[in-house]
Amino acid sequence: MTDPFGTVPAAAIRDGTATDAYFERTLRTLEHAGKNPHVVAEVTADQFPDGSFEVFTGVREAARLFDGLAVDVDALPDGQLFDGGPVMCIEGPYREFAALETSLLGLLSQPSGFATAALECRLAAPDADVFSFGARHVHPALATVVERAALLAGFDGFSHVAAGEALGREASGTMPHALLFCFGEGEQAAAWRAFDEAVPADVPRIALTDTFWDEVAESLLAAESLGGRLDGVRLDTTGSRRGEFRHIVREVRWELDAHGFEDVEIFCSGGLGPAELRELRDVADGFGVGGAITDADPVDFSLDIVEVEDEPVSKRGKLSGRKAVYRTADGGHHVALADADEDGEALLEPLVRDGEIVREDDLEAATERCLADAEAVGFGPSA
Ligand code: PCP
Repeated sequence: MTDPFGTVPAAAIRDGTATDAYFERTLRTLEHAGKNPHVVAEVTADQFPDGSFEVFTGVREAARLFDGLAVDVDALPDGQLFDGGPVMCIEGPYREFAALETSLLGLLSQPSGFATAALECRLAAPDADVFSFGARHVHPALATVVERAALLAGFDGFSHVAAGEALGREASGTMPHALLFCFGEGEQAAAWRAFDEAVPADVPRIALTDTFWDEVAESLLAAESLGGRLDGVRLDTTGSRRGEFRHIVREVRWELDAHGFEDVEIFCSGGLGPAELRELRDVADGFGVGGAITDADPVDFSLDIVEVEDEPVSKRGKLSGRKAVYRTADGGHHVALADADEDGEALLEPLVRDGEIVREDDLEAATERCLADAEAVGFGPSA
């Protein structure tokens, strides 16, 4: 099965044909042998905490895989941070869910990687408006995944229109350089004025001011052209022309202030990540961030059987037995056997019970959880 844009259809993900061939062969072999053991399997990145936290998400899509199957699933809440140990535990007859492993890991790994990278950006400029501009870097079928991960990590908005429809949020964005080219050099003011006349009143008037001339000159021209209607300018200065970007931003701020445009905000974009956001956060009001999210490595989740017919098992290097993970009072992440009596808040919660999804999807709550847990564990931009 395929579709015009090279995407595996949702039905194949749901029915388990979106899988690696060795799972199909495993199922064939188990059926041939008449085996279908009752197992407990866990999704884990690292076995033990190592002081490096990541964000868990993708759980609402993962839950849909198990809809109607004879399994129970526990998982961390959406947006929870973790550092080792299981993020998800599946219990049931192995043949019931064997074919889903490939899709399950993909549904969790990439969004969790995006969200972890987005959280690093968010916390690098906590007082700025930060927007996700990275949909252009991924297959369009993944745009909602990118934008949701950014919102989960506390971003103020995102640019992708269809993702906005899927998420029930309006996309942000003003103008690309293409608009300026369509009016031509020397006609920037005409382009900005036409934009101001054309777009709805609730769209911020943010003029792109790095296209033809110096950023200071274009920013002042935008402010003089739109007067009090201009909300801000965006500097997308390309890396080869930047020199010291911080100095350019300060210079634009200085000249806007000097000419009476203190209320005009400055937004920056183009190849920015946590380090650049930290460097610019006291001189810029907002940022557009793309590749810093979409270039993120997927979290390296794997799924391992840890019990067969109630007996603990593991491959070498992994840990047998059903486990629990805890947020300790000092903001630590503790991994223990599930039947041990441990201190701290147990983090795994029911997600699916006998094939029924028992958890509501709530992005706002997940964002609150993510930011609060980031503070609790001391997640933050590295120095
Ligand atoms: C900005 C910039 C980057 C986008 C945003 C952010 O686009 O050029 O491509 O992604 P990044 O953080 O991965 O760099 P626009 O200024 O809207 O792009 P265009 O040049 O197409 O007008």
